Amino acid sequence: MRFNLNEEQLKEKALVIRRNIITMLAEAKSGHSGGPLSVTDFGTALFFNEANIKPEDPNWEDRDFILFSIGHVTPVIYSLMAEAGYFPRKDLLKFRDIEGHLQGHPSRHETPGIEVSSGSLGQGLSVAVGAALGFKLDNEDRRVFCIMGDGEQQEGQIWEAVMSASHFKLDNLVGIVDLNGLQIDGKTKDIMNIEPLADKYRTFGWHVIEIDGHDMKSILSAYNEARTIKEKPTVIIADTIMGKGVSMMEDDHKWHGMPPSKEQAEDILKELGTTYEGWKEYLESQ
Ligand SMILES: Cc1ncc(C[n+]2csc(CCOP(=O)(O)OP(=O)(O)O)c2C)c(N)n1
Ligand SMILES: [Mg+2]
Repeated sequence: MRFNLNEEQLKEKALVIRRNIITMLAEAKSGHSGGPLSVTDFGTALFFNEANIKPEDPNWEDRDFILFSIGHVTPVIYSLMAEAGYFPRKDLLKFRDIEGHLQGHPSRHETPGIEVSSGSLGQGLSVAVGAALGFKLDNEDRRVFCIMGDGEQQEGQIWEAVMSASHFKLDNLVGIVDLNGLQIDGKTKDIMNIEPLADKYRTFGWHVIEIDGHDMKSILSAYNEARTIKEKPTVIIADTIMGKGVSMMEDDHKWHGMPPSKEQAEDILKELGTTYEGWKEYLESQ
């Protein structure tokens, strides 16, 4: 099933997701802020418009696969899952609680709806290729979406998977690269330049779509275009800003793996049009 939210509804949902991310991070007092906020807009469109999923039945046999190869972006993954109905919103307040089911990195053993445990960068696309190939061999009309980081593109294993995806003509596979220009220690271009990324994917036989990863119209048209491409995999290279939507965090790699303090979260939630206590109540009540 699809939620089929329209552009305006998706923008509203993305704001809700950003509020969830900030609140759960401040409550947990640990976790990643930057990447989750750069993924939020295309992630929201994926969950609420594009992917064929059934949150009340996470193992539904016709579902599309969504794999987050960047396992560290759990705040956005769990926020999307809670809003979609995989589990109650109040669970977000137990993020990173050792007794809870929402651990710092996603685990398929802990959280129904997580397809693949991840966190070790570079592996997700290989799993996605295997899943997409399996669906083809079984003549199943199911698609695979694999979300990767730009720093993650430095992993050699990615390129074996990129090569095999085009060899096997996996037009049911869509890769999405969160091109926020930053990784844990600084600028991707200084640490290990990955450019020209689009040319690399093209040369490896992929269909490439480059978009502004915060523009909902472009995001929706990229997903639409990907659906029409036959005989080859598609990668959407989403130009994003780490920490997008939160002025104190935007484009600063120090927020890669750091949560806001409670005081900072209070300011941020004001910037996002609500209050810390008010948003906690929203999460607690559902
Ligand atoms: C194999 C491996 N090496 C290192 C890490 C530690 N690590 C976690 S996230 C990250 C940065 C990845 O950069 P990027 O993919 O751009 O993600 P972003 O910082 O933009 O969220 C690193 C080095 C890891 N999780 N796995
Ligand atoms: Mg990055």
